[in-house]
Amino acid sequence: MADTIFGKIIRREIPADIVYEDDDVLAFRDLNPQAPVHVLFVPKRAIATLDEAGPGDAELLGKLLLATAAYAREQGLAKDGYRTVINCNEHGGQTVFHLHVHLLAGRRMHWPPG
Ligand code: DGP
Repeated sequence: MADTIFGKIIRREIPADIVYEDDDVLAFRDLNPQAPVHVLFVPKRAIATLDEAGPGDAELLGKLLLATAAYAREQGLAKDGYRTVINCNEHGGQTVFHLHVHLLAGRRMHWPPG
């Protein structure tokens, strides 16, 4: 797949406010936060969209979600609650084509989304 801005962040070619890292996942603060806490969790091995994920990605996607939940718990966000979002393609609002989980917290979220 084509390189993206997130690939450059993973390779430390451009700066980001990194808050979590393990062998498979990197997390950094969103440049355009939509909540008091807005962190993006990205797999280091890029998958462009959720639509392109396959059975071979199951373990990586599981690690991505579990890393997000563990971070939220460790940051004390889980009791009040938080929202996770994976945007997919144009109607989903995806703008960076390196699959990522948005973690949004620190305020009450609205449902349904706009
Ligand atoms: P999405 O629309 O789901 O593809 O989300 C992409 C998010 O990435 C969007 O909320 C803004 C954020 N973003 C875009 N470019 C950068 C960047 O260079 N650094 C950081 N930290 N976030 C970025």
